[in-house]
Amino acid sequence: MLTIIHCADLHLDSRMETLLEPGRAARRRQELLGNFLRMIDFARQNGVSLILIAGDLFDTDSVSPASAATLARAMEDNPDILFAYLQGNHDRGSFLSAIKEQPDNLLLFDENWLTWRISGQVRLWGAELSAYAGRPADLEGSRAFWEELKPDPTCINLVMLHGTAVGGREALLSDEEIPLGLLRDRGIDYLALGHIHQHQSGSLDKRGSWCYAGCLEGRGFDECGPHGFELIRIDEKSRTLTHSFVPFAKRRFYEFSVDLTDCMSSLDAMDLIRERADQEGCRREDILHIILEGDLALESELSPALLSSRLEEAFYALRLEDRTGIRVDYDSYEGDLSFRGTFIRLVREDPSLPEDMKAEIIRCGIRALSGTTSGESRQ
Ligand SMILES: [Mn+2]
Repeated sequence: MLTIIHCADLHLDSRMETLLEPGRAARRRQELLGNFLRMIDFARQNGVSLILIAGDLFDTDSVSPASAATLARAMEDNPDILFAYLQGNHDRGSFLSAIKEQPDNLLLFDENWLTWRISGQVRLWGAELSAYAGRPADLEGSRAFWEELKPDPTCINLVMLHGTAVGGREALLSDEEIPLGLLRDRGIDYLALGHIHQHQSGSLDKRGSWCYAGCLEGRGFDECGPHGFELIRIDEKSRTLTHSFVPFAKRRFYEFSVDLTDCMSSLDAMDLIRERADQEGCRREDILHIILEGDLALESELSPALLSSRLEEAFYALRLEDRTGIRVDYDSYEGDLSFRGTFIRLVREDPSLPEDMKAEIIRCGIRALSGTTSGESRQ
């Protein structure tokens, strides 16, 4: 039995400062690297003999020497594991130029098709499509490139690529497109892909399947949901290959909206938000973007600032977006001759006030009139 990990799009050394303040962003960068090391520990403990890294190991071509050295050291420390690394569109010329010496167990690729013999029957093919980016190319030239891939159908063939899979037979090499239509019935057992950050897989033909491993950790709210790697098992005797997704990210990103229309207080809202977070499966270590929606009653005492301070303690990081509005039931104040009713009518009928601000002005005014200081709480 041969056990293989397929990962991709690690984007190590990402800045991540758009989401987290600099101190936390720096820690999060270390977490990305730490999670990769944890995956190597998993590999060692589970008898994995090959780790496929299908591109974008680093986020840019500027790589911190410490990260590069740590990775190279981790590879050297695990001589029983082969690391097959193919450069993507983000990390060309990054990792390899940042390390002093190439570890013996690191298998590399270039712009031409290369084959590595992994075991008696298992072959690994790969080519770096990012080398063709921006080069002049036509469909015919691109097709010639794919025709050069000639796996021996009597072997178990893994093919690793980084790019965008397209369904048909036409794809431009300069756009780093992978024509699944041209790869059918070519003896491929597993197409290990990188570039798309969400896990996806499907069947290629009767024999093989394709899979985007997705990134190992999400880095933003465009990478919500589970992330991890694909674990491949090959039984050479029965010539069978199976694969399954292993969720492995240390933190997950969640994004959802909660309708607070009926909430009269922050505690009502807390209950709703917590209930929703539980349904989503959010854990303490996760990163959440919660969008507050609904038009609140004028009398609602809800304070997003209070919600924010309470929820920040419950999760690793939180972005609370307040899209709530205020609803004023003007009819119910129609015959109200009190100062309050008069104030509401005055604001409503004042042509100098912008329509979209009237509800907020009324809400502030009512709070001021009733002597509560929580009018400030929405700031
Ligand atoms: Mn990419």
